[in-house]
Amino acid sequence: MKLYFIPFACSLASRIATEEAGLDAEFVQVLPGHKLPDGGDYRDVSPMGYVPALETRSGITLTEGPAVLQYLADNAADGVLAPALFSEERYRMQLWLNFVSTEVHKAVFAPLFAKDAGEAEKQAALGRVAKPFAVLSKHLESREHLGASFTVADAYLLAVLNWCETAGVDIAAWPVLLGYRTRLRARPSVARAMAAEMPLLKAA
Ligand SMILES: N[C@@H](CCC(=O)N[C@@H](CS)C(=O)NCC(=O)O)C(=O)O
Repeated sequence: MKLYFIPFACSLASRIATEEAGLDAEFVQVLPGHKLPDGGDYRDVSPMGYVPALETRSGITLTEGPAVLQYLADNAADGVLAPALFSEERYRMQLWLNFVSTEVHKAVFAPLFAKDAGEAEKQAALGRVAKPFAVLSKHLESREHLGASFTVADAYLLAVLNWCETAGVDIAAWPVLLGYRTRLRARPSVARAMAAEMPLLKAA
């Protein structure tokens, strides 16, 4: 498997998943301007130019983080990255993957990082933090993970919460989320994934 990533982007969730499940993957860093280390153009792999993308051993290319994460989960040992297929817990995990993707990643953080977003757009994005963060805080108040155990949805939420400081989102105002992020960062798979990408982030 080949996983395309940018250090500390949402693709970090896929690296966490491979670490958690001990999956074998080659990681290819996408460089500024959609350049690939071999000189190729990443948009030939992922038409939107977005990470993550996954080239599977069977030769298909998957884009879209939630699809990539679920593919990894289905190729890991049972229960390591996702609840059993068709179980209620599995659908709840899909709920959270979609929630993180649409309500948090794209609605809040994407505009805060967008080079072409003006001040008004950024302020509007900051104004959208409270609603999903309140939902997440209430849900995680009495839970260690989004579901009954760690899943790829937690990996995705952690990757997104990592951006708070850089994006100007005050995570300290959300103590439940801060505690959740601190706990997850101490998880060995998460710590290894972050340690692998930190030097690449600093060099970028
Ligand atoms: N819809 C995509 C969005 C992924 C996405 O926004 N990726 C960002 C990093 S978190 C990216 O690749 N940005 C690089 C760019 O815009 O060129 C998904 O869910 O995977």
